[in-house]
Amino acid sequence: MSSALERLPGGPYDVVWASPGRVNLIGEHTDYNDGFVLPFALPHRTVVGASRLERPQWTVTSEQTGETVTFGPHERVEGWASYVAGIVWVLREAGHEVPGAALSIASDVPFGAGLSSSAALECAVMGCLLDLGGHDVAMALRPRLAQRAENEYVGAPTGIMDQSASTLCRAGHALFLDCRSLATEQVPFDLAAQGLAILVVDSKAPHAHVSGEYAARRRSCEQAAKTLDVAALRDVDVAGLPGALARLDDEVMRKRVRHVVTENQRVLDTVEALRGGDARDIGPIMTASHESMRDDYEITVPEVDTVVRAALQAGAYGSRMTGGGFGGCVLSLVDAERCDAVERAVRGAFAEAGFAPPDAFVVTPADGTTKIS
Ligand code: GAF
Repeated sequence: MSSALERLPGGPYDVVWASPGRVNLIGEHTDYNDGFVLPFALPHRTVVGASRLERPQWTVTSEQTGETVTFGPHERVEGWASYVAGIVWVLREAGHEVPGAALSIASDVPFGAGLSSSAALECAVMGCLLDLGGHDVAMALRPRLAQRAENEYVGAPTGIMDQSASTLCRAGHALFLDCRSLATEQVPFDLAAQGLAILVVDSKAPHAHVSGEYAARRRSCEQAAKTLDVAALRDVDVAGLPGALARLDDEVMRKRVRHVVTENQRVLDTVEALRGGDARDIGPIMTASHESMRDDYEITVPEVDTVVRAALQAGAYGSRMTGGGFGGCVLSLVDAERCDAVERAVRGAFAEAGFAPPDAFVVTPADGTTKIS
């Protein structure tokens, strides 16, 4: 199949920018608790071409839906184009003059699969509009702007991981991000050199971000932090966990806190293990993360649990759901030569359970936001 860049409708454009989707190696639902995450960018990208208009209006055409949406500076936009309108809104809010533009979008990032297709769109659009306006905004400052667009314009209460991954990731590396200080470290993650691979399985189970369940998890964490008298759950570490749990009288809240606190530690342990050199060592940590999401955070569904079980039975070193949850994708760490066997095992388990066939692909860490032309 042709790439998103080749499928970009219309043109020529004044500028073209691309931003990738991501998988999160580990650190789920920790970002909005001021914690740690370790995502890497996918080779799958969203590509946006833009040409300046001499009037304050934005026209957006999607290659995927064939739709064109037009809006002015104060118009409210819903649906997929709200991610574009949100970026126009946030840049204006931040004091940047945003020129009117005709934008075209094409994407290779699977939609609604928990691979961050919305952040990819936001970050590519931001690249185009800042470039067209001649604004030199540092890459490190862009994720916060894109997150604000998603939180305040689109209305999805997400953390800052996806926009950071889409903007800041580097090929061959995972991005170790402290979501409180926004300090980053590029952690080398070259699996091919060790005969390993990451197999991503899209469970195809329905997945929605702007869902009550995501917001409910976030609220529960914020309430727990308040009860524990800390700024965020990041301020509780595993040594302090038993004491913190003893101060919470709600069993569900205790489970949520246990997930977040132990997950933060798992990110630190994963970075440590990767620095140690043998990536196989992160396998058990990945699987423990999945179990915590399943049992304590309660965000998995039978399809993703089936992928994890089948992958581990077929010899994966570790396996876990990635992203917001309630469907979406699972990543498994496998010997490169075992990818086909693991994929076959997952397909077999799906057929046996009566689930629709999943998608599967091998990924290597790619670059974040890039200017194409
Ligand atoms: C979604 C959100 F957008 C992220 O901010 C993060 O919370 C993730 O779910 C869970 O780790 O992708």
